[in-house]
Amino acid sequence: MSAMARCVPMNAVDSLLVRAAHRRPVPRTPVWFMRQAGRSLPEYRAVRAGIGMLDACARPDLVTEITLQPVRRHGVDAAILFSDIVVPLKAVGVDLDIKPGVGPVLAEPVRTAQDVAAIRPLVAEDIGFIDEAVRLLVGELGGTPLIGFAGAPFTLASYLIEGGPSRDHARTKAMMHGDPALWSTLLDRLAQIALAFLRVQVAAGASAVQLFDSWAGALSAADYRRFVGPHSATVLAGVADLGVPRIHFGVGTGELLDQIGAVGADVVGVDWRVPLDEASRRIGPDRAVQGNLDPALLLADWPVVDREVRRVLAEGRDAPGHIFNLGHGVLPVTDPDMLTRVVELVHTASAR
Ligand code: 1CP
Repeated sequence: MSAMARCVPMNAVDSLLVRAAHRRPVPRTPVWFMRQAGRSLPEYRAVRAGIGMLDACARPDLVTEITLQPVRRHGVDAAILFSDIVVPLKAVGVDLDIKPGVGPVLAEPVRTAQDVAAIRPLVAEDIGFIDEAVRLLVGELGGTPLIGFAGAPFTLASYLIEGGPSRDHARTKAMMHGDPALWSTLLDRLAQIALAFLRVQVAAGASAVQLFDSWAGALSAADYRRFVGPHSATVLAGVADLGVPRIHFGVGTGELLDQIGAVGADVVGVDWRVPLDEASRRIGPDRAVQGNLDPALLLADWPVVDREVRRVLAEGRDAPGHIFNLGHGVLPVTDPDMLTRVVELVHTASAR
C-alpha cells in the first residue's frame, strides 16, 4: 500500500521519527513521550471531565482533540493515538471497563477453554470509530506522524486472565505452563486481534506503529522465547507489508532486549534500567532504539533533568538510530512545562 493511497502527507512519511526508525540520518533526534496525552495536562482533564475512559476512546472528536493536545503544547515530533490496548478487546465483546486510578478490569476473567473460544476475531467494522479518528487526525497533523499502537498478546492475556492489573501475573504464568495448548490458542487469538487493530490504524493513515508488551519484563528469557515471542512475531510480521516502522516496547526487559528486537521490530523501546549504548549492543546493529529517560526524574529540578537528557542523547548517539522518549509513560503528577522544556532541549542539544 503506497503512502499516497493511504493519503498520508509525504512529509509525515519522511518525518524525523520515520527516518530515525529506519536508521536513516536525521538533522536532530526526534522526541515524543509515551502517555503524552493524559492526566499530566489540565486541558486533558477538562475535556475528560464526566466522560468515562472507554466512552472517550469511542468518540472520534474527543480522540482527535486529546491526541493533538500534547502536539500543540509541547511540539513533540509525533502524536500517538489516544486509545487503549483493551479497546479492541471491548470491541469484540469482552465485558471490561477502565476504572479510574486502576486500569482495565474485566467482569469475568478468561480462564477456561470455553472462555478462550468465546473471544472472536476483530473485523474493521468493529472499530469504525478508530478509522474515523485516525483519518481526522492525519488531516489535522500535516507533517507530524501519527503512531498507531496495540497491546502485545502477552500483555493483553495478562489483563484477560488476571481480570485486571497484576503485579506477579501468577495466573497468567500458571496457564502458560499448566496448559500450553490453551495458552497458545489464546495468544493466537490475541495476536490476530492486535494485528487487525494495527492494520486498521495504518490503513487510515498512521505513519508508524508501536506494539506495547509492557509487562514482558516479568518473564524469564526461556519463557519469553517459548511462550510469548512467537506470538508477538506474528503481529509484527503481519504488518511488515505496510512499510511503516514498527516499535516494540516493554518495561524491565533488559534480559530480553535481543529477543524483543529479533521478533521483528525496526525499533526497540528501552526502559531506564539499561543505558542506550549498552541496550543497542544487546539488540544489535539492525535496529534503532527508543527511550529512555526515567519518567520519575521529571519531578526533579531542571539542572538534573538537563543533565540526564544530555546523557540519554549521548548514549543514544552510539545506536544506529535513536528516538528520544521516556523509559515508560509520563506520570500524572508531572509538570507539563517540564515536558515542553525537555522537547526544546532535545531539539537544540541533538542538532547536527
Ligand atoms: O482516565 C484516564 O485518564 C485513564 C488513564 C489511561 C489513559 C490516559 C488509561 C487507563 N489508558 C490511557 C491511554 C493510553 N493507554 C494510551 C494513550 C496514548 C498515549 O500514550 O498518550 C496508550 C498508548 C495506552 C496503552 C496502554 N494501556 C498500555 C501500554 C502502555 C503502558 O503504559 O505500558 C497499558 C499497559 C494499558 C493498560 C492501562 N490502561 C489504563 C491504565 C491505567 C493502564 C495500566 C494499568 C496497570 O497498571 O496494569
